[in-house]
Amino acid sequence: MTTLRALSLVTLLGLSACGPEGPTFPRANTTPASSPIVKWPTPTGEKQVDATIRVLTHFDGKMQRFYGVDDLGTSSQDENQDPMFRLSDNAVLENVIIGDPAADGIHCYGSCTLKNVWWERVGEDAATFRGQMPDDVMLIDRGGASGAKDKVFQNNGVGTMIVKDFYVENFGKLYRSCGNCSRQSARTIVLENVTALVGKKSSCLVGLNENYGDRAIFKGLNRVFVDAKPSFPVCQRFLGNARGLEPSKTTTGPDRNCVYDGGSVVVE
Ligand code: DGU
Ligand code: CA
Ligand code: CA
Repeated sequence: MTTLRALSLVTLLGLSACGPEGPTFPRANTTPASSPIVKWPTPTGEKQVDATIRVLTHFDGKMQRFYGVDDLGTSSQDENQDPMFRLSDNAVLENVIIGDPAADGIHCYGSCTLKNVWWERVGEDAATFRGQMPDDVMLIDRGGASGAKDKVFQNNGVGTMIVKDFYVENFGKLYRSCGNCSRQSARTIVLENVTALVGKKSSCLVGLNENYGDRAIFKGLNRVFVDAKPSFPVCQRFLGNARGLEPSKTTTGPDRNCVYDGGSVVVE
């Protein structure tokens, strides 16, 4: 075969003849199905992520799909994976579609904002928050997540998380205040206008440590569709610990640290 023919074959097959960019052919569409309760965004393009993208102040993904390759090319449930994006204190990440594989999603250190971020298939978890000060605020404003085998949002730090105008389906827990981190504190989660489509494997909307004074606050209208699992709890309480042990479950339902009624959470 002549070099020219070999080269054109390589191009035809969509292989990169040289250079580290990898394949240029489109991947299979991994966008979950839209429905009357969610319209998933169509990616405007795709980007491979082979090393954590550091966001010091602001990153606009322009609705491109970012998916992991090399060390980040994993959708395993191993703990201690690296994230696709790492946000510094006060950073903003917006208009991002996280594709599959998604590794450990997004890590935020301090206050941060995730605006219009969509996870097509959550990796180990979608985002982990490590607020540093009690008045740190981690805001998730719009967006959605699908395919979380376990947690979507994991709060391993201190401060308040706000999840607003967010959609979640096919998940384990939407939010969990770390049950066994070495540094425990009273964490607050605010859910506002969240829509959750509960799956058979969903275990609760929010998981709180009752012994550290965690709180869940419900604002606006949160809708929880429980057809697949009518016994699904909105709040699940645990006895957390700071020794890395598996926390034990206690009670479910509303109480003084998880205040909701039929006006703020509609279970349908
Ligand atoms: O100390 O053992 O699963 O961030 C941390 C905990 C554990 C976390 C968590 C996460 O809860 O590793 O993914
Ligand atoms: Ca985890
Ligand atoms: Ca994780």
